Amino acid sequence: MYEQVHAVDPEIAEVLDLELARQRSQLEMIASENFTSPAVMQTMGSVLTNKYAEGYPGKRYYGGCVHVDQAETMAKKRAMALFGAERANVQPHSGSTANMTAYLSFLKPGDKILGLSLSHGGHLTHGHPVNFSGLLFKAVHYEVDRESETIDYDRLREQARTERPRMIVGGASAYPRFWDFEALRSIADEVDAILLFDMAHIAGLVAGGVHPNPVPFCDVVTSTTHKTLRGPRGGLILSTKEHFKAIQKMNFPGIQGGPLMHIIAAKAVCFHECMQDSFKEYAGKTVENAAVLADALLEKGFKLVSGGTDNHLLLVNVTNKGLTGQDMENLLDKVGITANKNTVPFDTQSPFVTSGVRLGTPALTTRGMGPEQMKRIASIMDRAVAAKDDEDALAGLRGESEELCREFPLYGNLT
Ligand code: DSN
Repeated sequence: MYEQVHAVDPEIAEVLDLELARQRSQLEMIASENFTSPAVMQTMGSVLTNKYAEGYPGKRYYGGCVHVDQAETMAKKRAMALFGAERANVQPHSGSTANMTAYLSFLKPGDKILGLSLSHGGHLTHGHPVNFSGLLFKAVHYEVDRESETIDYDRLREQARTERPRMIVGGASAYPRFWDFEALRSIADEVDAILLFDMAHIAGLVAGGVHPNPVPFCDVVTSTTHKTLRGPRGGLILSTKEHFKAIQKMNFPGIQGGPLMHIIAAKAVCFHECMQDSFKEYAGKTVENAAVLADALLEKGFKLVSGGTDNHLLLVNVTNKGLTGQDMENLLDKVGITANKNTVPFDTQSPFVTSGVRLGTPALTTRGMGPEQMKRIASIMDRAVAAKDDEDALAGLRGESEELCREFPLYGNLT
């Protein structure tokens, strides 16, 4: 594998080999990660990386753009068709720059935004004080309800009436429930706010028809393309026709320079893959696997934020197991499961320690795992907690995880 890198740079080739081996031999349960297809990866590693193409198809600042124009036009058309959007900008390098572009297309520095708090499942770019979004804008936050641990849309309406934000931001990185887009739209209309939804986590579920679609309800929808959507690492903005001109101008020349044409072409491949029946099936299985994992963990006495999941992820509050989120992340690592510690709503631990772990099924579902494997994984987690100080028992459990990985080989045909 990676023969050409080995010939030029053995040190980096070794990193590639080791990372491939790690991905193959561990149970990947980070909810924002996935295994993209060899076709997407081949496109990312193609000659399109050599091309400068500032501007947009048909209106570039460089010659020789005839072929990359085709790629970008296809990516845009496919994104619009996939999500039923009037317009698409496929140039954002990341979810973060997609959000920056979307904000600055509508807002001036100092304007008020209202987004879900990071510690309640939101995202840094939804107004956290250490992020550009919190530095540039006056950010206020809504939280989940203490009892149900879900968004209380009546309370959000009250908050919006009091705060009168210029923009309401929906979307999350650790929220296991469906969003009510009709409610968000009606709240935004009532206070005359712009409605942005960041669907990065759920985009693949929306594309696969197993999560409601935010596009018909929002002024602007942002996303990444590498999570449940299973494409290359990058960003995406969908909008109505009305707002598109401002978005185009803010993306370039406002924020970005030369677009990453190899990544844009790979986004086109990803959108094509997402239009196939096999992707709908994949999205359905991802959600089914999360539900089965949730039930199996509940049976074993684990506590799930909001009591379960509607999507691809679960948030496990491990306090009742006598552990912190950091302890659980370390423990899972020892038994061959990769996940991340995560704050839970109203967490009393710091973000470096936390009381929870976030688990996701997108990557394992791509490997072909199903309900039976989810039950086995829940059992490994349960036994790991019981044997947390017994290194031999933990090594045995790691062997079980590795056996599962061998049963579902990854990238067997990668060249
Ligand atoms: N870092 C991503 C996640 O893990 O959810 C969000 O940007």
